[in-house]
Amino acid sequence: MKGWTGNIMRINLSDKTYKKEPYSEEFAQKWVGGRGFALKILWDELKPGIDPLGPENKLIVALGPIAGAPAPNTGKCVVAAKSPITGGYGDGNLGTRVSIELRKAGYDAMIIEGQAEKPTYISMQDDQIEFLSAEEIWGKGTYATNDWIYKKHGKSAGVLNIGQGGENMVLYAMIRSLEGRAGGRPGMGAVMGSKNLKAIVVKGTKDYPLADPAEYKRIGTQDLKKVGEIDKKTGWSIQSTNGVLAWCNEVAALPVHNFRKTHHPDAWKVDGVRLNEARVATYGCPNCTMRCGITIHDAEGHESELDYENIGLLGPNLDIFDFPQVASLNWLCDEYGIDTMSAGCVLSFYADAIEQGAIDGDFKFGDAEKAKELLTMTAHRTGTLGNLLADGSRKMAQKIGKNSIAYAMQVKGLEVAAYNCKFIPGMALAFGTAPIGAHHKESWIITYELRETKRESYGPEKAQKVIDLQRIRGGLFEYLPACRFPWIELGWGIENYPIYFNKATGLNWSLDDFWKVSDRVYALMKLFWAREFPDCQRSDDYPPAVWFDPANADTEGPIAGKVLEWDKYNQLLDHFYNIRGWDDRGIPTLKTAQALDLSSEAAELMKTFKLK
Ligand code: PTT
Ligand code: SF4
Repeated sequence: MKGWTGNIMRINLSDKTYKKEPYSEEFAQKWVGGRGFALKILWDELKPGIDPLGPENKLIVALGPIAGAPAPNTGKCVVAAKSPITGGYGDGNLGTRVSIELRKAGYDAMIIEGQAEKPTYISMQDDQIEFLSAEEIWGKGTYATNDWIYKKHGKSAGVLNIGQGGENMVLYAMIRSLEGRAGGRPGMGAVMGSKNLKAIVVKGTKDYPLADPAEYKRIGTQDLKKVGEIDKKTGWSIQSTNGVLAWCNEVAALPVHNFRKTHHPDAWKVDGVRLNEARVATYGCPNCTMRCGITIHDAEGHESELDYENIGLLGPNLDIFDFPQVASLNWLCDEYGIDTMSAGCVLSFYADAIEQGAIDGDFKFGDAEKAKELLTMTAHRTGTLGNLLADGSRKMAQKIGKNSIAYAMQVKGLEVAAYNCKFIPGMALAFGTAPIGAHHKESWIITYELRETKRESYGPEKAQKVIDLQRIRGGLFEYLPACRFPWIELGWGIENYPIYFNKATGLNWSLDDFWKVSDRVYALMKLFWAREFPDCQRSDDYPPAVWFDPANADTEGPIAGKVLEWDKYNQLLDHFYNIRGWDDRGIPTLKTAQALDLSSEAAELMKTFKLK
């Protein structure tokens, strides 16, 4: 087998043992890596119904055949587990040196199981693992933790770590790396914390097992250079991801006031131009020539790295348009290791619920100082309120009642990304059908939808486009894994990726071979859902009800008087299910599962769940 190392490192925190385990070429070709590996391992090894925050859950760190080796933006890594916030399969993708070091250590994945008795961190050097005390850094934020680890292990180490949010099992705690990157929105940091695992440190010294190393290196480094040149020419990284904020405001897609409004006259104060003007420094992931991490000084003087999602949800969504204050909220989320996106939606939901009279409280939209206090309470689970906020908006709504679930901005428990779909049916479908909850990473149809199709259409072409994008974004880029930004932001051809893959593995795959893997991965994520929730139904794929409420329609602007329509959304969902070969509950049929080589998984599921 070439390209893949053929090895997984299994680490047990309960009894401090570890084992190098080979995997077969058949497994490699069926699941490729990253999300594919993680999902299949969790499917095979987790008993349905286990507590995501108990020792039986497993944390997977997964790479693939081109991860780490030089080619455009391959410094990415997938972290996955059963999600504590959705109860289904959960994962995230973050830039880290672990993608380089773990592959150089001779492994494509780690399976971390059990629970350490005391705060621990793992240090891996090639085939050796040490279980080390993390008591000195337990209770510390991610910045101090990272510094402490760099001092002990050097800056060349790959490091993943958690902050207080993960330690206290905030359901949307993330894993952090490189002092500026974060991944695992559906609570991967909480899973790490539940295992008493503060950090993972990796160093490797071996060569990548490439089929054609000279040719791979030639093409990979040449293309890395070309991507950097395109970035310079287009100027994308001048505003980076926040370039989209002004556009969202213009087309009425910005989340404002817990998504009740879609645009705001002060939005320019936190747009991409202002971000670039306030820039202090620029950061990036390994193997990247279009570094997108822009930092600015926050209100307390910290350097805070900001992306569009963070700004949209911690800024306009909370009616906060003061950039240093938005940066402060972002810095606190990074320090505590909690997801900025969920945190922004949780706080906006709390302010909205107070405004609606559903709950008593003294937090108002626009109050940045109080928002900081609430984030600190959340990360430490301080008192009843801290605990309420730490459990995410779906659980909050279940506790608050009074139909507040209608404006809890989440799908399957995971809070929505910063695109207000009050009148954007295709993007609403993308959120609704995202198998890990409302993440934009699965399918970002919004620009296509607004630029190339009629916004008001619920036609099958939108369902098809959502699926096409899921195949690329939630599929290919998540199981290679590699950063999707060269493709989506700079138009770097998707056809380049089979070239890298084939030079790495010696295979001869076309894009169609990849789409079959993507469809298999999507089907198994849904079978995983059905295994955890045998009473699952199509309403699991519904976006928040407030987007359908005529009383919530804009009173002015480009979409005045317009909201989504339930019967039409259901038709769109049917188009989606028909194209995918899923039943009317949104679960793959037996025939579809068999066509995707998932017969054994389907047979196992059939013990507890009837596939149609
Ligand atoms: C991702 C999600 C995103 S997606 C953002 S901003 W974005 C938020 N970033 C957070 C952060 O920062 N700190 C924090 N405490 N919470 C945060 N929550 C949010 O998390 C990220 C980039 C970005 S910036 C995006 S879109 C792209 N995402 C990719 C992806 O998902 N897959 C892939 N193959 N390539 C991608 N490239 C881009 O990477 P999650 P990162 Mg992240 C600080 O993981 O769980 O998907 O959450 O990875 O290394 O920080 O790079 O406008
Ligand atoms: Fe990382 Fe941004 Fe480069 Fe992607 S474009 S690899 S997220 S720095």
